[in-house]
Amino acid sequence: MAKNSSFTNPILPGWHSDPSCIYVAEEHNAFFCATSSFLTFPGMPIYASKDLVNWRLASHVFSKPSQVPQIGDTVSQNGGLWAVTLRYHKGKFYAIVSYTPLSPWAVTGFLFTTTNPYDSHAWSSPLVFPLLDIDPSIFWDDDGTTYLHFSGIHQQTIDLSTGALGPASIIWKGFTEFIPEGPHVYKKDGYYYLMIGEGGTELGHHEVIARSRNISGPYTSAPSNPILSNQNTTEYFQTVGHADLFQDANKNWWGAALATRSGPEWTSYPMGRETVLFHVTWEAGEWPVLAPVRGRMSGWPLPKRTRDIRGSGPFVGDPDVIDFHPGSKIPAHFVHWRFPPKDAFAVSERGHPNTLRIRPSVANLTSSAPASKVEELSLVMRVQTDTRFVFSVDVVDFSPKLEDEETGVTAFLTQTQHLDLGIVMLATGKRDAKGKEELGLHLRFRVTNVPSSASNFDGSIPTVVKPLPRGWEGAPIRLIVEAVNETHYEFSAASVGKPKAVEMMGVAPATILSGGDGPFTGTLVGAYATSNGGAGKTEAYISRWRYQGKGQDIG
Ligand code: 6LW
Repeated sequence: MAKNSSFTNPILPGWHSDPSCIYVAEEHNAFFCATSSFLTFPGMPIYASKDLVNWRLASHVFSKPSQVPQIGDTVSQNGGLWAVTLRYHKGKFYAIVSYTPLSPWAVTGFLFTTTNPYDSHAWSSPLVFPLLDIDPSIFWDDDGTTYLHFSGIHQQTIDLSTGALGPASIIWKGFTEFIPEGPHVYKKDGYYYLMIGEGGTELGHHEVIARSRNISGPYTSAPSNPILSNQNTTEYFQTVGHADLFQDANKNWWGAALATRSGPEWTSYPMGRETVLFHVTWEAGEWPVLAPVRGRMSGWPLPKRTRDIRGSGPFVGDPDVIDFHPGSKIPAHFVHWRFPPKDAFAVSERGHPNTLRIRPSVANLTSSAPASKVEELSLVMRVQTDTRFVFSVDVVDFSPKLEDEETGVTAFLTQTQHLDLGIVMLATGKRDAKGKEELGLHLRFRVTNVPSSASNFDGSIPTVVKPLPRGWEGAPIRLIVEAVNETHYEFSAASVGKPKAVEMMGVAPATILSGGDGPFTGTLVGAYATSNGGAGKTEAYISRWRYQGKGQDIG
């Protein structure tokens, strides 16, 4: 086996679906991958690596609400920005993506460009164009024509400066002809190779390929189809598909695809669809041979290990040790669910050093909004990147006056599937001397598993409410989420003033954060503040944000 050839999947752990990856020689000498972001903002993350192992968040293509204001009105929990294709052509990076509100089904295309993929602000405002279906990809032919490909599988010419489109035609329906999507075209040895995902993004997902001497077809399906599939296997990595191919500096071929760490039982996979790497053998004139996806793989020598990568974002898989120092910003990998209320967050406000201030949203994480309206959430999160992890924040200042004011931590898949531990103002059941109902701080563990979401858990978990223990007021309160094993999350609170004072609040299965309304999404962990529909405006100050994984789980 070649030296330095082993790597561990996923290379982008946690919710990173529909990867599109390139290698750019020239001044960059780096690999770049883009993944889907759905409703999260900032969105369309770009990761950079020199060695295919250490990946750093380089930028977000979508960092200004004005680029895709539609995200703010997207009701469906699985709607938003799907399946970015990332390409590099003549000194410019192109990110092309489909936006769909999902329900109703409608698709719009967005194309962004930059010459500096390490700076979110350098990404352009979009060229918006009509799109008949999802998963757009672009291909520049040698004669200067630019083609747009998308699910179906359709082809159209596209003018990348005006968005003008030629007539659309279906050039291939796939191998099984069942949900052909995520196309990419590569030209090699006089053939146009058209590689697509099909079978739906669930257990039947797989990758197939066809080729033609003519870009418009007819396309001949590979005798080796499906060329990438863990379908009908007992592998831990399932749903493998939606792949992209690229070549390193030594001309070795690689591929990236999405996969779910679920096993064929496919019941508990809270991290959703993640990005995996595999090597590819592609001889001249032959069909490519894609190495089947496993947790531990080896193939070609990897580029020399290095973390010497431009950019200021964190490395994927590194722990969070975030103290919100004065002068610092909200970390680059933190995301919101759609756009948060204006000025909801501030780092180290005057008089509150080393804190993140959260101004509460009226809505809580389980939106009660009618389907025609969405409510903003004061919620900030990071991706869960490890099967087992500990996440905590310290609530250092929260002094509400009104009933239902709350701040807390969450393990969040969608607004219909999330697990929350909050500090909340509730009636104590007692009355004061004037007969008025007395309010007091409580710890509350609450599971949201809206029946219509049909998550992979069909039981119910009672809410646990405890008055804040005596003596806890006045000291920071640590709220802790721990994935104690592959199947369960545990929630607890501790008084930082009294290290021994720990309250166990509850346990919930990861199946609640699997499937249901979230088959496309993956779990995020983070902190929120809300008045739960009331008039409360009390701000919460949190500090000491920690996320620590307990090692990669590869089945
Ligand atoms: C994506 C489609 C798919 O657009 O799921 O797995 C959709 N493939 O290609 C959402 O990620």
